[in-house]
Amino acid sequence: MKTLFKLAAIAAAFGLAPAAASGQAPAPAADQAAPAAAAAPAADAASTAGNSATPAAPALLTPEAGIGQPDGRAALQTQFTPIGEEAAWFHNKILMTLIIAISIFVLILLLIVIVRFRRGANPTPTRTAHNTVLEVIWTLVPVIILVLIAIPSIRLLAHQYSPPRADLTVKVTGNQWFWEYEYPDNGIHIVSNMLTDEQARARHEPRQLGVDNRLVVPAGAVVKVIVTSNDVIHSWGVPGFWVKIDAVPGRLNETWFKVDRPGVYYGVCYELCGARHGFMPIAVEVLPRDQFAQWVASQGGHMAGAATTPEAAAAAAPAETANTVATAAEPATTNQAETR
Ligand SMILES: [Cu+2]
Repeated sequence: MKTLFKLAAIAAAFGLAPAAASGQAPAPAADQAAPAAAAAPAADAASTAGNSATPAAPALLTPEAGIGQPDGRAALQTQFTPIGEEAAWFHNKILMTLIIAISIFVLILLLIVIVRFRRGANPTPTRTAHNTVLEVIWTLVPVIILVLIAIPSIRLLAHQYSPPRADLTVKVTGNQWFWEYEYPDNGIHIVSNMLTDEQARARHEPRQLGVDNRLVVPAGAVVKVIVTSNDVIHSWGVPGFWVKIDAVPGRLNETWFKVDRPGVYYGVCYELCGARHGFMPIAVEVLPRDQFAQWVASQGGHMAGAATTPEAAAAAAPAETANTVATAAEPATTNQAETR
C-alpha cells in the first residue's frame, strides 16, 4: 500500500510539472557578441558546390503572432505535436479542474470552521481527538485522486518515451551561446545565432527569438532530436512542441517531435548556461515536404536514408529542377542510389 502511494505521488509530481512558457530576460542585445562562425556554413556550401549547382532556398516563412511564440497569455502555448496536445489536455482539463475543485473545497471547509467554530459561537470546544471513519476517508480520498492522476500521467510519459520510427534525425549541439544543427543523413551542418534587434525587425521576427539560420524540418515527419553540448549544460526546448531536454557535454540525450502544420516555432535555452544564456534562442521552421527537399538541396545536402519517402522524393525532383539547371538534380539522385 505504501509503495503504491509513493508511486502515485511520483507520477503526480511528473504530471504536475508542466513546461513553463518561455520567459525572456529583458536585456539589450544590440551588441552581437556571438561567435563569428555564424553564416559560415551557408557560405561554404555555396562556394564548394559552385554557383550554378546550388539551388535557391525556399522563401523564409514569416512567423505568426500567437503561434510557436509567447503572446502574453498566462497559459500554455498552443500545442502542435500529438504529445503536446495530449499533455495540454491533461494539464488544462484534468489537473487544472482538480486543482480548482480541491482549492474551492478546502476554502469552503476553512470558512465553515471560521464561522461556526469561532469563540463567540462555540465557547466550549469539543474534546474529540479521533474519528476512525473520518480518518479513513481523508486518507483514501487523496490516494484515489493520486491514482486517477497517475493513469493519464504515466500514459503520457510512456507516449513521450516510445517514439515512432524516425523520418529525420537531427543532432543538436549547445554552445556558449548558440546552437549547432547537424543532419547526419543529409550532410548538412548549420550554426544558428540570435538576430540583433534591427535584423529581427527587418525580418519580421520576434525580438530575441529570431535566429539567422533556423532548424528546418519537413511537415508530418517524425524528427528524432539528439542533443548534446560542447561546453556547459544547456537545454533545448520548444514550448509549442512540448519538447525540452538537457544538452549535457559528453552525453547524448534524445527526444522527438512531429509537427503537421508548416510554420515557425520558437524556443530558448532552458538551462542557465552563462552570461548570454538568454540570447541563444531556437527557431524551428516546419516546411512542406517538397520545400524541405528544396531547402536540403540549397544547403548542399542530399535527401537520403529514412529522410524521404518515394513520394516525397518524386515530389522533390520537380521542385529542384524548377529552381536550377539540370545538373543540380544529378548529385542528389546519385547519392540516393548509393545509400540504398
Ligand atoms: Cu544555454
